[in-house]
Amino acid sequence: MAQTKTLASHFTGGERRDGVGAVVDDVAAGVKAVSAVLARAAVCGAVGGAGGENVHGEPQQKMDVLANDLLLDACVRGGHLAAVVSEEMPEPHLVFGRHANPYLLAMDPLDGSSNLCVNVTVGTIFSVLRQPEGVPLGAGSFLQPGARQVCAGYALYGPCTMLVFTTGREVSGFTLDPAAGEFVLTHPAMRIPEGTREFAINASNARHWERPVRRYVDECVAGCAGPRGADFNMRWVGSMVADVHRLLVRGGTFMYPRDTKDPARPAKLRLLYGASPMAMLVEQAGGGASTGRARLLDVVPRELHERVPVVLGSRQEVERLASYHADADGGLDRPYTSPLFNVRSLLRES
Ligand code: AFP
Repeated sequence: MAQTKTLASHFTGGERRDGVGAVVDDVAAGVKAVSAVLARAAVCGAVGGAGGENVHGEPQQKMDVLANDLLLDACVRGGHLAAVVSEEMPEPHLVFGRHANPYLLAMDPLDGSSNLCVNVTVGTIFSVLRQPEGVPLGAGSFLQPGARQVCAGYALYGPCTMLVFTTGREVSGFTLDPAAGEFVLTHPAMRIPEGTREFAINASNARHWERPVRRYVDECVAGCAGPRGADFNMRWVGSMVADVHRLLVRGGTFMYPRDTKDPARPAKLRLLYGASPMAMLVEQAGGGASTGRARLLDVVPRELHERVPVVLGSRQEVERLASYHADADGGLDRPYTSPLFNVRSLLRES
């Protein structure tokens, strides 16, 4: 029988002692703690609003706050980080006595937490950067493009708990064996399949999308009879971790594009602890990651909690979407009549 590979045997001695492997171990310890609390959250009354708001002005769930505390505690206690940025904290947490440590962690402790009340999969997203030389430790340390990440990953709390990460050499997926308390390598060298015909987008925002996104979705929806000549399927969990995990397992496209719903906020997802780590994972798995107009990993954050449009997934599909944006921006696309929004359609624009 083949020997089971676990997270404990994944990194070499050096990587584990004081390298990025040590940071992943610390995150894994926090993920186990969050997973255990989530499993009991409903019976302990820990599901529901916390009464406060996060830095984006969105209502915080009790579990957002708990997950933040559990992960922060595990990662800081590990002793390998100089600072942590979190969606749940307006300012970076500087680790007392550890300013000389090389690593920085950015995280969304519990993405998709508004889905908890219906017991749907949620996740933790994380990104590890190096403290840049010559920059005083603080918010400015984190303002690096995603291409500089030394590790990116997520934990998925679903029917089973998974830890999926990359350190720049392929993407590895581990599943928590709750009986043994160990992460077991179940998804080695994850690759995004090229040929899948599936897309994920919150279609209720359709009337606010830009033209290239409407063109792409309309062409998918038109199926065999349309310009793509193929039927597409749509899936939308509304928890980015679950939607991106599906891409890594069976391909497709995930979009949270720029829209005009709220002019003060043209994008929804966060760059540092959402889009950037997911982009690194998707690229390492052979896929593409774009804002629609630029490679996501090249975007330089101007502030810690910045938002960015996101298009991720099978490389050919992401390239197609980028070309539709370029066509529209260059005035090169043909006048576009949407099959979904024409006069006889139920979704007709007013
Ligand atoms: P919550 O953490 O507030 O549940 O938001 C989840 C999320 O950031 C991301 O995981 C989803 O892709 C996206 O929001 C869904 O948002 P909408 O329901 O507004 O489309």
